[in-house]
Amino acid sequence: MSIQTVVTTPFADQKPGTSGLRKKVRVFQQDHYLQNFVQSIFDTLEIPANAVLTVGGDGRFYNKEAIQVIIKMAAANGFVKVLVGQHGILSTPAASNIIRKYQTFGGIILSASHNPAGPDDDFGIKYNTSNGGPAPEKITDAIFAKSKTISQYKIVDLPAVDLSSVGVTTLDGFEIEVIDAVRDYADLMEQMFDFAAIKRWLAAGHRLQFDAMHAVTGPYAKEIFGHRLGASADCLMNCEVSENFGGGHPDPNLTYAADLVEIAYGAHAPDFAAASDGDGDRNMILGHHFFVTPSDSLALIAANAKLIPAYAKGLSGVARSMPTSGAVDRVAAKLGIDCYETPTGWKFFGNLMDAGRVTLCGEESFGTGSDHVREKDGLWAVLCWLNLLAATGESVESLVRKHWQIYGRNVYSRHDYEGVPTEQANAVIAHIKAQFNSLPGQVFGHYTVKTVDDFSYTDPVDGAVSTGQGLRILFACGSRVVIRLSGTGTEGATIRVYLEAFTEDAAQQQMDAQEALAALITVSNQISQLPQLTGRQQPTVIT
Ligand code: VG1
Ligand code: CO
Repeated sequence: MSIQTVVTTPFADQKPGTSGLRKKVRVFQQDHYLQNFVQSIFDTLEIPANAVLTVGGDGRFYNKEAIQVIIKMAAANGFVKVLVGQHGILSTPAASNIIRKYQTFGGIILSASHNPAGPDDDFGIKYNTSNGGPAPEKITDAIFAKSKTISQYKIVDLPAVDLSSVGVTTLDGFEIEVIDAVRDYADLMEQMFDFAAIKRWLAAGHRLQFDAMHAVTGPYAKEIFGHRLGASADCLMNCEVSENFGGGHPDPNLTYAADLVEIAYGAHAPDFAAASDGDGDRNMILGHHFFVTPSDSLALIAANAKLIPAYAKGLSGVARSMPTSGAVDRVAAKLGIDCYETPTGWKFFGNLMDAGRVTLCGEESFGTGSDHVREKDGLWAVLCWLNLLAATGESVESLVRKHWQIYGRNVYSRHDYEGVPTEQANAVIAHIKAQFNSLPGQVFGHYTVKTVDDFSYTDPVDGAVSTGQGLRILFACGSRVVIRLSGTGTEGATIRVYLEAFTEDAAQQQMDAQEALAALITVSNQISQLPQLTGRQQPTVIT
């Protein structure tokens, strides 16, 4: 194999966001754009002898082309082998599992998660380290720094690799192994959960409906729910991966998973319904005419974890991202285990899991997971719920209502304002920051501001400090408003407003979250002046 050195010039915009570099496909299609970023990753790493790289993606448009480039660059940069998912497919949690199970020198995951796919839509790329988790900020910052000074990249001249069938190809000592994308992951799930109990639950006539949203979890769902658990084919919808995700927006929430929501709230609603996102790391959980917030889902899984074989011995600790509700904190307090509050993004959980400090982690953005891999895991969360339903014989709704009775309810909602011009979004943030000194002590209706800050986090394992992670307005009554800008979008800015109130009052626990939070929403707008500064009266998406 002859290694070519190609002269290139830097792009200024290759800064990884919350979860890797995400841009429009057309940006990635510019000459050298993908190559520059991949070389910047390789230049940041100290690639050891005999290093193997895992490569896979969510199957979106440009996945296959990008994989061919990455294979050729891995060969030129000292890797001896790549493990690639068949058809270029690996869900994000499955990729994390492959890295860990086969101890590869990390992996490159191609995904823009829940963002729409297709020639005019989004693509993404990120590097995960040998523990299977997204590279920490120290590494992503270094990759960005390299990308700003890059002058050449290395690539070999190889014919395109056939990714359609499982097997090994060896070229001049470099090995390309195409692996079954599903089997290792399905095996892991089967070890962790009580499949026999879930099978009995299904055989007893309980019904499940799963929506893969035309994205990567389709083949996994068919194998796990269909083949291994015996669910009938009509329980599984949109399970063929298409390059543009069926033209949809594979974000499993009440807005974008509308087809599933209609079924879950319809006349023939199943006992349990769930969806996952583009790359398979998110989950939405629904019961019969009932929605479980991701923050509550995390708390409830933590509270009942001992009913799941993998966690029969209990949890070492739990962690949640800062904007996620404090529901899990109450469970941790009762269990007498530690609860960590981290910035948004799964990369901050890795150290805590590696150090054995936490078993479960979660984010309000439909992300839940555990230390079985180092990514959030959509199908794992679905299986947690199925296992709990099978073990308790309860319905989703009764499990949640009983949970609220015991722990109280953290009433919670996130309001997203998408596609806001960047200057306007920055003006909202600046307007709040300008009030940092004057807000504490101010009274807005029933709410008295206690403290205001811009969240910063010191990693308890390696001491790394991350600042500027979101504005927090904390009220004396325990309610709070958090405002931050998204780090995963590819167009304009998205303002996220996270609203939370706590209630032990049984009557209030039954209320609709938007109603219960109405007064807090008014106060939030008063402080942020968001409607005035952006011209937006209503959020784009409410979750
Ligand atoms: C969003 C979510 C965050 C999540 C991230 C990646 O980030 O809020 O909780 O970790 O997406 O999820 P941001 O910066 O847009 O708020 V995924 O499923 O897009 O990899
Ligand atoms: Co995702």
